[in-house]
Amino acid sequence: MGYKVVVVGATGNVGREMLTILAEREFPIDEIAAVASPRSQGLSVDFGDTGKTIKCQNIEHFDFTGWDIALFAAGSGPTAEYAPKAAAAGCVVIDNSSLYRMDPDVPLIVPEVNPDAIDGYKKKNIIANPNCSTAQMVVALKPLHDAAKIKRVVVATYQSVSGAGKAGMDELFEQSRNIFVGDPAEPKKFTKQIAFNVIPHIDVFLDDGSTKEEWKMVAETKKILDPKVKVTATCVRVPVFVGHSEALNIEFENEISAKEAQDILREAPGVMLVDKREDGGYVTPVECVGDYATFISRVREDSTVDNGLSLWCVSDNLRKGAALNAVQIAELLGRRHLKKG
Ligand code: 11C
Repeated sequence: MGYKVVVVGATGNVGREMLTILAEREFPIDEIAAVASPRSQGLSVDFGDTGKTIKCQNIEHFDFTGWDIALFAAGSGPTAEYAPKAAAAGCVVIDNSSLYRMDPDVPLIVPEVNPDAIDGYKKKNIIANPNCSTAQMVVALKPLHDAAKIKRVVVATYQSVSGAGKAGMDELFEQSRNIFVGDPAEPKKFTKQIAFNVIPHIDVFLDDGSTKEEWKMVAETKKILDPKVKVTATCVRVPVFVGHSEALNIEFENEISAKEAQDILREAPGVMLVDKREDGGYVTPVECVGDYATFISRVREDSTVDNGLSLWCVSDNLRKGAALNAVQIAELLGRRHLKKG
């Protein structure tokens, strides 16, 4: 016996990936629905590589009564309108938008890091999925925090255009082609040319000069990992289609060597250590696409601070950063609270 599962925002980058991962991991499903905005009504989406296609239903007319779990990848606007309706109908919402992440009555979950926090989901029947850049970072930090207590993290991100949706991917493709043939490379989705360039700006600016993407990495890490951990971030968009990279500098309370950190990370859940200290002995974004792991490379001591380490962390932002984490939350929910059969 399985679950009745709805994917909301099923035609977007993350929604499609949710369907793929549900199929790939053989999530126990009795019935699956794909739901999207009125303009996608009637479009068909693949249910992974099962050979089954699903016709999209219009969110405006969808009745969540009787459905067990809704994976929302619809953005904050539609989520604000429809997630409370789904939750009130008894369907547990796992939401990929930023809308509920900082709500004290909504758990923000990365299953490798804070699985126990899921027990608080009943207050609103909603569970939040973190921002992609936060998810991979906390997977890397958790085992090191347990071992030597992290005081402060300085992170610079190298985020792929798929984080900005299909429009971001199309813009990188079109600008690259236009530059090759001598046509103008006009920015539309991004604020400046992204092809053959990098842009130190993701999401809106805040009063203190940081961006909302940077603020999310700070605030979400505190909620998921430990409110005492200090984080400062610089988030940068780079001309990569899929896969976010992060350069982390970590200061610990207690001593920890690079060798100890490597040994811990080698065994850590969700982590794949690839750290050969030789040409090519590290992971780059193109190699992580389609994978589940958070890859860690370049672990080394930083002698400019007491108990400092630096490392490189790469993951598929549409998977661990979004769809995979949401499906892992659904699996955790099933194991702990919505047992079937
Ligand atoms: C990006 N991290 O790469 C963003 C996308 O809060 O879920 C995801 C935004 C979010 O642009």
